Amino acid sequence: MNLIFYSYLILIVFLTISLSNAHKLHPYGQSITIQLSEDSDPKTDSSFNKLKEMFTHPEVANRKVVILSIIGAYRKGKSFFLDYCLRFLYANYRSIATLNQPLVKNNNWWGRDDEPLTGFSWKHGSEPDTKGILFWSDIFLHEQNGEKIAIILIDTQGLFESGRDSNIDAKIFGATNFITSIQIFNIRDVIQEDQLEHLKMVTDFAKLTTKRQKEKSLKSSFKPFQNLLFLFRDWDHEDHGYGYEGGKIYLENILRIKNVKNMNEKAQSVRNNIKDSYDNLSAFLLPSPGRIIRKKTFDGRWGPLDDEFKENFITLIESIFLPQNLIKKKVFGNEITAKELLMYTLSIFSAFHGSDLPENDSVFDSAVKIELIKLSEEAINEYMKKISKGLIYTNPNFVTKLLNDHKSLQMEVIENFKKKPKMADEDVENKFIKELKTTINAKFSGWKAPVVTLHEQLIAQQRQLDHQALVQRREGARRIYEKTPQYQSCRFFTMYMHDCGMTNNVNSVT
Ligand SMILES: Nc1nc2c(ncn2[C@@H]2O[C@H](COP(=O)(O)OP(=O)(O)OP(=O)(O)O)[C@@H](O)[C@H]2O)c(=O)[nH]1
Ligand SMILES: [Mg+2]
Repeated sequence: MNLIFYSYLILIVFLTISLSNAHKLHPYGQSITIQLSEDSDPKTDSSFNKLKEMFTHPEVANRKVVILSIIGAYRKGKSFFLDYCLRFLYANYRSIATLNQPLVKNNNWWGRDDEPLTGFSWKHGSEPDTKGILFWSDIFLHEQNGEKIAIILIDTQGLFESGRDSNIDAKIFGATNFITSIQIFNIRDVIQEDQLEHLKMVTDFAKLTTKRQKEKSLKSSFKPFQNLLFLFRDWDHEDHGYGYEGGKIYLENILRIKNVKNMNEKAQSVRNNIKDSYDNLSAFLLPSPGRIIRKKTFDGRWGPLDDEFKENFITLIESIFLPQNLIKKKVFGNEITAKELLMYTLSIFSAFHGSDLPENDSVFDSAVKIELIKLSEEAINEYMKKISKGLIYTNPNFVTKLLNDHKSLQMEVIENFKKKPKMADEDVENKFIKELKTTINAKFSGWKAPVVTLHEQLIAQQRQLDHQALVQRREGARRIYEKTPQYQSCRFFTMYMHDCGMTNNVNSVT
């Protein structure tokens, strides 16, 4: 009896736990956590393998990428914000998980009034929730003007957790900043000076980039990062109105150096260089979601949130994700594909995964590597496109011509590669040129074999046809000849000789 009672009890507890967590499950995706700690190795860690699968999915690998992350102090509604971003994205774009479903665009993308909020884990209370850097496992797909784009979201562990090594904060800030096209700096109320100082590494990197651009006298200058959006939550000051307009004025105030003597060097350096670091700096002042947020039972649903919050929240999310507002990821001014972003991400995460912060030079090298990989790929594509053009397979000198074409084309694409403006040093570039030559040779060998076989088959067929034509021609000629008087008299003479026993072969005249 006791055993049955306890079994029931266990079952009820299990069901209660499952039901209380059920609202946390999202139908299409989950988060993939990456830890930037020394114990996790980007080469072997299973989370990195999942990232590789995501980025190299055949639908995604060659798409340009819009990639957004949100960073900022813990317990300030970062994951909550991203979960509403997910609602917008699922209502407006197809994703890998929903690829085969019809997309029924819904103008009320924020969902039903009573729909619990799911996606990245979020919770009430004062204890930190998100740990590490979290990628949403599902990737959104969009096509505009014939260009295919992938959209990726990243959530992050809260910064400024007391008692934690501040290096971890700097790593999360730095690593996500390098790999994203939109970085949201989530701040509750007004900004504190130490929060702003997190941008130091970013602005130093920008300085290094500008220095290299000058050294290399590059004609086209670009900023190393795309968009930084300061998102002020629970804005409650009447001096600036909500939204981007109020944000612009407030941001200008923050970034102004009012009193040089009272400001430390770090703070001044950030302010002086931040504008050269990003293509676009903006700020958004968002009101509080209302008192409902304090209730322990609140499940994130849309209905009970304050109207003023809802209105601004909609403007904010649409300003980021509507098709015309999407910002694609660039490295040194070049848009990169998901496949290239994966290599870049792995290389940046490797740089940030040691116990100390990486030197800007080493991060710079990662970016240079991606720039060269990208240009090499372009060169290889150009080569492959041109080498197979205008081939005449029946040309008897086909193989010699092919070899000559290969050599001159290889030289041409390498010359084009050299001419392209780039941030790489000469030695690094030369190393890549050497690798490029080897890759093109390997591509040529792989491609040549079936092409030469085809050429040989065609030549053999041609020979056979020629031979048949020759036999037919001879046969025709013979038939015509047999009808001539000379042939008839000659044949008559031969038969006569044969009858006299002077030859055995009557047909020898033919
Ligand atoms: N005051 C306020 N609370 C919010 C806002 N948005 C969400 N919250 C609440 O803040 C609490 C924490 O939300 P999360 O999204 O888990 O916060 P987080 O920044 O991701 O927290 P960590 O993962 O711990 O860094 C929840 O109770 C949310 O309901 C907001 O704009 N203002
Ligand atoms: Mg969180």
